[in-house]
Amino acid sequence: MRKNDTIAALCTAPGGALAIIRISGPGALAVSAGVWTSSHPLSPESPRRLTFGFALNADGSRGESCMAVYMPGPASYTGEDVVEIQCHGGEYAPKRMLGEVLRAGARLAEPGEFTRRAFLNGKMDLTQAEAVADLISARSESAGRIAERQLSGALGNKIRACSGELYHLLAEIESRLDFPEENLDWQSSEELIRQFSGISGQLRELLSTQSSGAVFRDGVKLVIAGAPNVGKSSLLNTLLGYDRAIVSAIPGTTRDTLRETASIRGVTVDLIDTAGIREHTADVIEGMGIERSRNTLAGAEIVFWIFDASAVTDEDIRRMRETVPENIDTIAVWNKKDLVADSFRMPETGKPSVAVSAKTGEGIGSLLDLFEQTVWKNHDRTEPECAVSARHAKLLEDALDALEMTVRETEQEFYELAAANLRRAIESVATITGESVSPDVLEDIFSRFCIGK
Ligand SMILES: Nc1nc2c(ncn2[C@@H]2O[C@H](COP(=O)(O)OP(=O)(O)O)[C@@H](O)[C@H]2O)c(=O)[nH]1
Ligand SMILES: [Mg+2]
Repeated sequence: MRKNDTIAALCTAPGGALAIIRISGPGALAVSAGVWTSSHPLSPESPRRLTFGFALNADGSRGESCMAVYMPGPASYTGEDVVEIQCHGGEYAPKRMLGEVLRAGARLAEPGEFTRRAFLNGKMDLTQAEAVADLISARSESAGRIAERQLSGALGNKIRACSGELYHLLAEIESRLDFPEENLDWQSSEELIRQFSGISGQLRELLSTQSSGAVFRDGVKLVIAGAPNVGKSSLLNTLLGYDRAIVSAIPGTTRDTLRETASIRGVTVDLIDTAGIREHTADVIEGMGIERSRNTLAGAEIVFWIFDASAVTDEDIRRMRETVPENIDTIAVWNKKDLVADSFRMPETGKPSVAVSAKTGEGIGSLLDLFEQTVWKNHDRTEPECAVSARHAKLLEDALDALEMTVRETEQEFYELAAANLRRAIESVATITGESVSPDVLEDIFSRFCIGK
């Protein structure tokens, strides 16, 4: 990736009424002059002013009317000179305009390249850059709020506060190495250890936000599975509140996995309906569907295993045990409650159980209660101020390990070793904010962005 060339991309999703094409880099103004004209040309004298003008056709004639704005660096999103052109949306106009921009000398931006430049130019730290992607992919209000707080620097500030304290302690320890003879006003090793523990506590607290953060940010993956014809698709429809899946009395109706997103009791849920699992089928396509069901189950966080209460067999219960991995939270749902007598007792499955009727809606409230308890049984229910990602969590764990060793070595007054481990802890913490980060890590983070961000 060349660092200083001029890049451009369509920043809006295709299909809208308007489209924005962003151009960033030293040649932004020159490129825009090749594709857009106005009686008030963009210039350093009139920065940040949205200006009316026209697209320029390749032959120099005027095309559609459109607006443009020039934001000279460093006061721009990327920190570089930026021009944004607003043109008509849909498919054709933005594509044509972007084509002209690239012909005029810009290079098509890679995914996340604008934000990557913003990070490299010191406009934001790495946690903020990641929050940009989180905000775009946020599907719930809490996911959005967490991303917004991270974007405004909440997580980065906490991390920097910790690393500031760690640097301070490193200076303390290093002074013992540099001036071993002089007893400069040193803090006692007990005092140092007390401070290390305080910082470890803060890092641990941040680490603890990962699991609930994942629920708030990403939601949960809920798979509906069971034998054919027990009412899986009917339950999907009931949960969604509309007829998404085809329901029929013919076993094997659902052949492929169906995915929908829903908000259930405030939790974003990826709801997945699967093909009914049975041992033998002569139908090749149904067989492929069953295979797909099994794979889908392996990635589930919660499973609703559906039984037909009106036709219970031990075989079905055995199949649930054999099919769903033990570590996945499973709820046994006895469907078609409307077909059985009030005296119906749910057979013992070793799983939390509930009887429902997808047809009448009876028992669905209890099912959702059980779902809610299951989601939150291992997580703190209150929305955390900051929620660390898997990347942050790994680095926090590394830092905590290194700090634990630092404490042990400080106790034994092995200051040389203590300093080395403390530097390791600082390095891990600094990688979270991107103060110290390798190009590979950046590549990995920004390649997950969309083009145009
Ligand atoms: N009486 C009754 N019938 C149901 C209920 N849920 C589903 N069914 C019927 O059971 C059959 C199979 O339903 P479907 O949702 O396609 O089952 P799937 O194969 O597990 O997806 C259809 O005829 C549904 O109308 C229920 O709660 N009560
Ligand atoms: Mg079905």
